[in-house]
Amino acid sequence: IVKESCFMEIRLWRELLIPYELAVKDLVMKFKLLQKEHREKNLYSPIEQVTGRVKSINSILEKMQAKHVSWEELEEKIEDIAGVRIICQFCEDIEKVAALIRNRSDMRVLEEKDYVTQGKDSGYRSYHMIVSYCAETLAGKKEIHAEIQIRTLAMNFWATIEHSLQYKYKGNVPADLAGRLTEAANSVLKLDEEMSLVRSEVMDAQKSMLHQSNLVADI
Ligand code: 0O2
Repeated sequence: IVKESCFMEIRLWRELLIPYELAVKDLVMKFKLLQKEHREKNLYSPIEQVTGRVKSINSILEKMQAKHVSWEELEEKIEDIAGVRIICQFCEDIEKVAALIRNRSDMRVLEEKDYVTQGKDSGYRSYHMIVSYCAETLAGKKEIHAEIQIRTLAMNFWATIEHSLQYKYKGNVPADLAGRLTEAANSVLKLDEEMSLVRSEVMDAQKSMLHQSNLVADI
């Protein structure tokens, strides 16, 4: 009986996660195509990299427990089961990507969280948008929530390292290490500011490089 109920539970999770998997694949593909479209038109792309993931069942369960969310409330209250990350080169590009998302008709922005101008106490910086997206499954259309995280390469570097350390120390990072992470977060802020100062030069250089490679591709 225990084995049977385990199978039932896995089947329920699989069914629940199908539209989220579809949504992540759709969204990643759409943002990658947006990047390609910019490049093909010899335009600077504010999108540098796109990745996506469906939250693991373990991680969903942990979040449900931490936030006291029941199975019935799961899809409404856990908004990052589907997660997409858009990485930009420069801080200014973040707002450009956010504007592109606001203007789309295939997703509806429900909420925006600006941890760029106001970073979290941990030092974390990123721009989050919760969108509603219609996934088309065998069973029909389903509106799901997805979290889009938009951040610079430098912010992503910091967040990736910090996330690994949080995982290693199970959320209790030793004080000296936490202090180092705060210092590193300040350096990331400074680096993004410095890079912004050379943004127009870099954009010009990349545009002419793109133009050259598009010309070669046309031959
Ligand atoms: P994982 O493993 O990436 O999926 P809220 O109810 O809005 O206060 P919530 O839902 O946690 O809380 O939203 P929030 O704070 O916007 O964070 C959502 C996600 O942002 C996190 O998901 C992380 O991916 C990322 N994030 C937020 N704060 C930090 C931080 O201090 N460091 C790092 N590295 N990432 C952060 P999960 O589920 O926590 O993690």
